[in-house]
Amino acid sequence: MNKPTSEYRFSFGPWNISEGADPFGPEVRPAFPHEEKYALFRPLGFEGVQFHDDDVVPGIDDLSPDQISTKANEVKTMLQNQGLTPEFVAPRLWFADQTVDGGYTSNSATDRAYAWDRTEKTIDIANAIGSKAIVLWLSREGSYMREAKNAKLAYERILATINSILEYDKNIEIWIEPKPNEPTDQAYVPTIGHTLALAYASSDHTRVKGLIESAHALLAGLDPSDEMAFALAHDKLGSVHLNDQNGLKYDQDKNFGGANLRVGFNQVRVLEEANYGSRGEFIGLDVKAVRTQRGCPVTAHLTNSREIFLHLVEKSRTYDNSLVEQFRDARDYEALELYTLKHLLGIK
Ligand code: XUL
Ligand code: MN
Repeated sequence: MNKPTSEYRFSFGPWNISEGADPFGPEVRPAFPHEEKYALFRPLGFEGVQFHDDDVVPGIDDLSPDQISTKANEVKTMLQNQGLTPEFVAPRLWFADQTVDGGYTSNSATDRAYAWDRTEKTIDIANAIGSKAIVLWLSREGSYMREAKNAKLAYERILATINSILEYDKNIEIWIEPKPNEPTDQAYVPTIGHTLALAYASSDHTRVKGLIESAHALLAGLDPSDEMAFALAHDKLGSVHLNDQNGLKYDQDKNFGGANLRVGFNQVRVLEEANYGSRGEFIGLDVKAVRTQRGCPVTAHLTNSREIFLHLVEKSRTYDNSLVEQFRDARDYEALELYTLKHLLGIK
């Protein structure tokens, strides 16, 4: 336990830099080319890169298998040159015409075939760049109204897809990132409980894990640290997307600790207690710059979230666990709360 904080490895994805517009206003920040983002990772204190399939291979739908493999090999070389590790690749199954109503759970057989094709390409790309996992954020696998899809069939199709992936590649891990809503009204895999049920029902549960995003848990009305603890108790926390969310509204991807420092502290404490990261797991940050923030490139949200994470690691390590045990034994949770709040405030 208590590894040096420098042993934490941090990651983010290129989408976390410079998406400068929201649906209601002008672009506040200009687009910043992906290729120029990779040079920023190391200087900012990040060594892991999270990818969508088309972050690695832009225009993937229009390219031949050879062209895809050439581009993926170029990215592999770039990563090696920059000293970066590809953490995962995720099929972007929400931007194509064929995935508007979901991929794996679409009512259309041709759309489902397209989703599978993209998934195979994603696995091939993950192998080409040396990533051991793919992430399934099941963005549009859900419904806007109950009657639109047969939910039981949809669940069966998701499980069948997981099994097909495990069959297609005997080594790849699948990390499912649950989220309860947005863009759909009701997603089929909203929590880590759903994720792990799918894992255990699959043909090789050891390769099916979860990626927990703080904001997604909060949108489900759940505590992110409990969601993480559940996955850790099953040794199934593939990665995390730390961020924050101020109540039930649009998906905010706020800075880690920005809405509720105590909720942030408890996530760090749970990760620390489980020695998360000791087998190379990354601290992923899925944070977005504030909508009003000017500049190019804007990166402070990433470095600030990383800094707050490390401060909370210190808070976790200086939290007096024997005192906590005494309060637990006495069932004196009022004293436990006061101690915790004063500890976070730096008051003795
Ligand atoms: C969506 C979300 C995605 C995934 C990767 O809310 O969190 O960015 O993390 O596709
Ligand atoms: Mn995420």
